[in-house]
Amino acid sequence: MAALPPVLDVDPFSDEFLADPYPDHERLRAAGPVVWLETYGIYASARHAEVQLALQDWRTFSSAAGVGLANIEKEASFFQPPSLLLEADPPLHQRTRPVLALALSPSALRDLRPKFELEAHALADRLVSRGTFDGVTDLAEVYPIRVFADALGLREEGREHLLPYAAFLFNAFGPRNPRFEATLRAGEAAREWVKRQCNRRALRPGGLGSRVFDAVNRGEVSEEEAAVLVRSLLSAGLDTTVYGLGNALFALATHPEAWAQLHAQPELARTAFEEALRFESAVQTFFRTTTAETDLGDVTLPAGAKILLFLGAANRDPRRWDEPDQFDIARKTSGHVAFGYGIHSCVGQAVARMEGEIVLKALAERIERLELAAPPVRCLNNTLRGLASLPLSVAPRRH
Ligand code: OVM
Repeated sequence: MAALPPVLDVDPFSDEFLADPYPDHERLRAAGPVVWLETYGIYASARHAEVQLALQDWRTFSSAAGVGLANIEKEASFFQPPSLLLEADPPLHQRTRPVLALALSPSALRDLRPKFELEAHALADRLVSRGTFDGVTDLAEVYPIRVFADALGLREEGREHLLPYAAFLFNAFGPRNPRFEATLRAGEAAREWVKRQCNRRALRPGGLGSRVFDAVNRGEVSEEEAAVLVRSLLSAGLDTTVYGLGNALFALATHPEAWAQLHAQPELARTAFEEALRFESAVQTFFRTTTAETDLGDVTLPAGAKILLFLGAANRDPRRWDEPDQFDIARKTSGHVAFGYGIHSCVGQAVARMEGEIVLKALAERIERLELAAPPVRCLNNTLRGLASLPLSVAPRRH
């Protein structure tokens, strides 16, 4: 029997919530499978089962009205034109997704791996020899910008726009709050730069970006569509991995037993990164919009309703995970929704995993002890969870 959802006054885009969302995640999960957040007049779910159900049912839980708070079929979107991937349903999505899936395919990744490893080893050697470094500003922000922007075929000049662009974009999925306003100016300038990079002539031939334009030659998408698909790579491919790497280093620096395990067995790097994604999910939330009246959990949602899906809370739902608040690099992490689930699950997840694995392995091979040198500084964002600064001190491996 469908019930009315419990009403909560939590604001998931407030400073207090974002600084430490975990107690509120527990309140949200405990209140019910689906709740009503009166601050914004939206439904929300923080439980793994319902988040997964909604992500799976793309017909009912549509992305075409935008995956942020704004309904882009009714209100202006900050991203013109809308994403052909993130903000698209089938059949459009069925035509566009394979273009990026091919550019980011296993064989494309095999070609990239040697360069990604070389860069990670050089960076790790340099940082470890210093004894102290910032895990975010010297590593997590440096590595993806170098390897992924190079792989895309982006010019060097202007790359400083990439992070302000992404900060703005991910804030724009939330409400027009002061945090959004604070990134608006730099974000708009960055958006113009990003737009100029999304054309055939701006991209190095043979790079991932230029491969997207090969789909135009094959008749799969138009020249204009290819440009918007390249924009997706720039939008989704940088800040997400910056925050993912920073969160992984933070978790490892604050769990000495996990670091000892990783140092002893650097081949655990891939699973350690995966557990870090579950434990502190870089992308915390996305919305869907109902296309018809539907039941989810014990609640009947009307058509045209926005529902906020708490990926980060689903990844710590005790109904799904044993001791979810424990960071355990040996745990079975499959089933986490940090990359989403279903037809929209992250198309670049193999690149992200490769970056995480390579960086953590390079560090684990060189560092015996990894510790905080000073308290980290959090960077609050309406969608992303991560750090602005992570001062680390390292004891190199003894020979
Ligand atoms: C896109 C896009 C933008 C931001 C995030 C994202 C996490 C995708 O333009 O397709 O996925």
